[in-house]
Amino acid sequence: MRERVSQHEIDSYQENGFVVINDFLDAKELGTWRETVFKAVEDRAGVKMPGSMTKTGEDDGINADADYYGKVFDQIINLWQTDAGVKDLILDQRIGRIAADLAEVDGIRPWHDQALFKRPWANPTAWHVDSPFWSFHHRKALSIWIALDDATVENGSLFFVPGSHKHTTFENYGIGKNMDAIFDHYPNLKTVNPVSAPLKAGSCTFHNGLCIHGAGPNMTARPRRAMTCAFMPDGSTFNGIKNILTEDYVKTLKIGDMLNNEGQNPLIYHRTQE
Ligand SMILES: O=C(O)CCC(=O)C(=O)O
Ligand SMILES: [Fe+2]
Repeated sequence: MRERVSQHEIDSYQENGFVVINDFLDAKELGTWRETVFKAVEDRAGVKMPGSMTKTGEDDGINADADYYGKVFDQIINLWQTDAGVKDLILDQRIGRIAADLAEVDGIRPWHDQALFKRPWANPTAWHVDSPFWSFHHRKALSIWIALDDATVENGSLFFVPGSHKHTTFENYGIGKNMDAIFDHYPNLKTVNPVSAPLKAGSCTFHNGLCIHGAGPNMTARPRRAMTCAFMPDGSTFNGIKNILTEDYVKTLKIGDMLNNEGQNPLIYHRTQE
């Protein structure tokens, strides 16, 4: 596994809002990630997240239009909380360090992991930003997206609008059926040419939660499977949005409270640990 990012990669991430890291995992590690994540997803039997019985493809109160959205991808959240193997992979301090270095923050906590599997013939992922969905507002939050299959332009690899993270806000414009809906709110970004990011299995991207991104449909008869994790800078505070938090946990929170519950968002890396 790549354990460090170069200054060039950090600068590129800061400028564009995303960065591609080729061969992030070596062949043996990729084998482990595939085996572990595929089994953990199977064991969930479609249940989207711990603490809820909603299944993938059903309305979860977060994304509108469950029938369409359920065919964008199977979205299985916080596998690290239900599977010891995934926990070891996702809470890896080395990934936390890379996330912290790219984001230029001192400490990192996972917000949530998610397996994102586009089935054969899946719908495209409309252009969107991630951060407005989350229970904290932080302009430096980011996600890793690791390809478990080769992600190609044919089967729904990602595209990014470079530099868009400098202009977008925490207003939630959702993720619906219309690919271009978000650009109604950001007319100045309509003319920026997106960057295509096909990835070999084992390669990854990191993207800022405010960088506009999307993916095409899966035009193939095989799945496009990815494992992802959103990361929250240490010190982030509750903004009143429930997102994936349980009702019981939300009841204990006031706006402005630190999101530092170790069972929900463990600190996986901090500079002072070195
Ligand atoms: O996998 C996809 O199609 C979209 C991924 C995405 O939106 C994300 O990782 O934030
Ligand atoms: Fe996203």
